[in-house]
Amino acid sequence: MKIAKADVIVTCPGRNFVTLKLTTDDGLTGLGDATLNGRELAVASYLGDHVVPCLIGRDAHRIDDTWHTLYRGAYWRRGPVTMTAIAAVDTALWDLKAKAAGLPLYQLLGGRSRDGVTVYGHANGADMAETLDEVQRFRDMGYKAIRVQSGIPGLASTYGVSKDKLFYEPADAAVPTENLWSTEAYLDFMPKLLDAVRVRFGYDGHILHDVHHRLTPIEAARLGKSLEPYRLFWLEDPVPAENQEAFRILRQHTVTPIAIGEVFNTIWDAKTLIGEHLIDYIRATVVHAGGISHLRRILDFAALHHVRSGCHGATDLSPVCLGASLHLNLAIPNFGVHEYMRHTAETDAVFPHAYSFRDGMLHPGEAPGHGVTLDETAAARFPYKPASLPINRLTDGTLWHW
Ligand code: KDG
Ligand code: MG
Repeated sequence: MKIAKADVIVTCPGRNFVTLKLTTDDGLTGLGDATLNGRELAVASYLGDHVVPCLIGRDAHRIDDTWHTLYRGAYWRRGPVTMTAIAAVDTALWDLKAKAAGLPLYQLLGGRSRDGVTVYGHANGADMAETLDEVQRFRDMGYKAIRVQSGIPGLASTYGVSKDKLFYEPADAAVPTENLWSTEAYLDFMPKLLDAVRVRFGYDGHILHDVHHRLTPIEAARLGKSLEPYRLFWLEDPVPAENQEAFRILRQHTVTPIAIGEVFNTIWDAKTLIGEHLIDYIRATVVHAGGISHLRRILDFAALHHVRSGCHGATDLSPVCLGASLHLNLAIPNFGVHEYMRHTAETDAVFPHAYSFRDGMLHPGEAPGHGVTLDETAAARFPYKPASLPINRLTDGTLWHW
């Protein structure tokens, strides 16, 4: 089973996606997601210019050898562009291996460890009342875990609040738009919001919240402490994590569980966080953390330290990433929860898939491989559109973390 052809396909069915398609000499095809939100063409170029020429003629069964050839062979290790490109190759190779075996991918990863992959959805609203109604809507749809985000009194717009309630898309303009942020307003509002959620819905059902890297360690410690009565499933990305040791401060002050990792691309981003038990859930994904092979290594290391999976599943990760991730999460011993931001109907039409949502869980399906395909004719109808994530400023104009 040799790689005969490798195509990089860029399409924008509502948002941009980059997909690597590998074709073998015996006619099998495998897909890998290569989407890096706001930097899509950098990965497409990395793949097309530097990776594809090395793939042609290689034995498609040699997944680990190919991974290390791309990782060590570049000399320049790590980084989101490199690791997303490697992830695409790795995912496509796992898809091929499982198709060659005639098995759904989870069978090659150790088989099913649970009935399905419990997912959390995103309830969000412009204010507290609307957010509470959205929580109700997600409960009615069968979600057992719900992320709660809301507009903050006094701020014109906030991360995590979307115009179209079911489909969140922050990459809204070719040149980044600007948001304004007040940590003070946010810290005052959050305990009130979560109190209102628990008063209305009680304690059955998991509640999550994403800070999107906007606090300092001591501010995050205060938030975690103030939210303890509301028993969060997790507090996500409380602080930017380049400085992993900073999370020691949070741990000294609060027992609110911490999740982080959606922007991580290798185990080196999380070695101290996991090794010192500074977090509870690791959010690294298939597409940005080097594919199934590397993410599995991260999750195995996490399992040794009682850290569970909470893989990123935003709309800017394509159905190919989601499908592959579901197989991995069905198989691992230390599953926690999986994010599920629904894709639009246009995206789903371009990426027909075997996974389905039922009873608060996603089920990867029994199709051989990861079960996600690409309708290239449909994809061709949606050409690439430049789109960037916003930037964020404090009310005095200082550039802050978006
Ligand atoms: O591209 C950025 C998004 O994936 C990110 O903002 C979504 O924070 C996010 C989440 O938790 O899904
Ligand atoms: Mg997040």
